[in-house]
Amino acid sequence: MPFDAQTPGVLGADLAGRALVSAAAGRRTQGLVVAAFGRHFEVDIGHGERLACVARGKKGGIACGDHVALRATGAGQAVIEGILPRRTVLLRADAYRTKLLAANVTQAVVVVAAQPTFYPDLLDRCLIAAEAASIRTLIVLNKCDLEDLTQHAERSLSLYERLGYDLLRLSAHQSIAALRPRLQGHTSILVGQSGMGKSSILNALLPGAGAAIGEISEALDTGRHTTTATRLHSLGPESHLIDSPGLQEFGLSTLEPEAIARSFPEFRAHLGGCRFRNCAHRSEPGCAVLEAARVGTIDPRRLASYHRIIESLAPLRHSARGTHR
Ligand SMILES: Nc1nc2c(ncn2[C@@H]2O[C@H](COP(=O)(O)OP(=O)(O)O)[C@@H](O)[C@H]2O)c(=O)[nH]1
Ligand SMILES: [Mg+2]
Ligand SMILES: [Zn+2]
Repeated sequence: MPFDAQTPGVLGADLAGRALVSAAAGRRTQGLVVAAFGRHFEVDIGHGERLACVARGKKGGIACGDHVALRATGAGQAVIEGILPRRTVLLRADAYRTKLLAANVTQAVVVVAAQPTFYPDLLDRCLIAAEAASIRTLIVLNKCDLEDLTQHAERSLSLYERLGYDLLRLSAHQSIAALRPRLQGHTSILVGQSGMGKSSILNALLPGAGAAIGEISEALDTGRHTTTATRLHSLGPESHLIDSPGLQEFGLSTLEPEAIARSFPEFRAHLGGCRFRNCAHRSEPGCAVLEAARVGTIDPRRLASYHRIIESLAPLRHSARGTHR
């Protein structure tokens, strides 16, 4: 584990000749970013030790879940000097900008429930974004204690099971025991629309987390001036859970339409078969995806969902062109 690989204290050259704030100042080490608030970070360097850190140089380039190289600057404080190679990167994109949300996430737990009604399009967006970022997915159907309502949700979720997605049924009010082993060995992130029970699940897993339940703060927190911290909680050795209060979905706007099509598992087998290489799978003659939808191999709602995702990208793409090219 990189953040255990501490190097013995070395005095930084830039500190030579200056009075040291602490004996540890100048010591170089590595750690795991466990909280990110703007340009301030909390970094776990192992053995329960945490340092308050600022980033040197690069603005906004560090995220919760990053393994970083540090140089201590005083008691309990350090400067982040570098980022170790990342396994995955999660972006949150809105109409205005793309923000780094978390690094090294290996599993997205997409929470849905029968009440309030969940939007399949939002579920699709979460699944596609995770797939495109090489992050495995687990769909959790929460509130299974609401039996009658849940039967209806089960019907729309059976499609996802047929597509090969992993579906776990539970009730955060009764027990999250079934979820615990599924988080083992992963850095997971809980995503899903407001009201599905993400905070309830987090609190059941981590009674000390104190996530607000039934709050509308999530909806208000998606704006540009958010100051709420993203946090990484430890669930035991090698298992972490990232909690970001504003998170409903993560960004798709950085993806190309081709990558989005490939992230629909049921499209994959057909993508090479279209007559036109840059086929948008909308009304083109000889489109293999449309043909698969016509014969029922691809569910029409998923095809429509794909089209809506592509349409939602269009304005962002134009503005990106305007600023970068
Ligand atoms: N019946 C039932 N209600 C739940 C369950 N989990 C959460 N809730 C309720 O659903 C509402 C939203 O929960 P919350 O955890 O805040 O959802 P979040 O917006 O996804 O974080 C709250 O009133 C919870 O008490 C569950 O397993 N069963
Ligand atoms: Mg919540
Ligand atoms: Zn096509």
